[in-house]
Amino acid sequence: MKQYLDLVKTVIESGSWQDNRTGVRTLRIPGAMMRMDLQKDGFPAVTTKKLAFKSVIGELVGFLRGSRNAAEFRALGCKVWDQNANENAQWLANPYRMGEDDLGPVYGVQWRAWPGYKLLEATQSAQIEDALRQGWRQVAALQDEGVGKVLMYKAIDQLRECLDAVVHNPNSRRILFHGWNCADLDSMALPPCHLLYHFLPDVASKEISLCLYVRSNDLGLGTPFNLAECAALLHLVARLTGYTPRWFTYFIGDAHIYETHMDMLREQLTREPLPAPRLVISERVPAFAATGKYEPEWLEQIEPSDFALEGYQHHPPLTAPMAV
Ligand code: UFP
Repeated sequence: MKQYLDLVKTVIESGSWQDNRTGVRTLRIPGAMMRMDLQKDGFPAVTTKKLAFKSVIGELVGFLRGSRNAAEFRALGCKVWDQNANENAQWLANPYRMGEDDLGPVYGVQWRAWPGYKLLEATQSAQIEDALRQGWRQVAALQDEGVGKVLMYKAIDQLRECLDAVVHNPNSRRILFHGWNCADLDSMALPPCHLLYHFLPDVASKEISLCLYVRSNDLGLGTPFNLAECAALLHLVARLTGYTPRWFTYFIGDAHIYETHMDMLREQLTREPLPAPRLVISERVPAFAATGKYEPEWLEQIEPSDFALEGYQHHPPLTAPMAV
């Protein structure tokens, strides 16, 4: 986790102060990158404080199940969505909010059930038939400037499609999924921060890598959480597709430190990083490499207790308030 501490240092040394919607100023740099070798460097769990591993995994499992409700995240061991669901005045007044604990179609909804629409011309029967074959459903017939149109809908399981591609078309350079659904941004408690996930399988070495793009990242609380979460996702995808996780490249757009996190991070910089732990996924989750059987349904079946950190040494816990 030296790269993480180096990034914190860079932001403290060269960042500039920015105002933002939370009312708490940040020191920030525009653009940053960390590149980790998961085989050599181990699992990217912060060691200069205690990582809330249960919460990280609870959130990931909630995303994998397409959850949009803070109560469901709590039941999985993750409380980080409570404030966003129930304490952000802007979200409380948002007409798309559907009652207590609702978050709108955040992360997991887009990962597993991106609402996809196609508007086809009614005369193009070959296109309509092809779409129907691919699981699109006709939901309406419309007139658009005098031309007959057919509106088709499908909930797109982007993550599942990525796994299918890793297994069946691993040389593809198009194995990615996206959380930034422009049409849905106004109905989310929080537009996604980590939003572009690109898998790169290597057929010869049987290693799989992930490039992740995070548009806005809070280095004090968000980055350690997101690093661990997305590395765990890569481990899971690797297990289910028969690959070994290798390179995890983490790009940040707005890399920032909240003023209220400065003391915590300065304290972390005085601490010596400890050896990285190992992530262990329970043996009941079948390894494609061992069984030769592709079982993507484990994306939904996996439980938080299927993930464990082995040999996790860390300095004493540190906390700081989350800016909402
Ligand atoms: N944030 C993260 N990681 C996340 C997440 C939020 O760092 O996974 F959901 C932080 C980044 C930023 C704030 O400080 O939350 C989101 O605010 P904004 O939408 O204004 O960028």
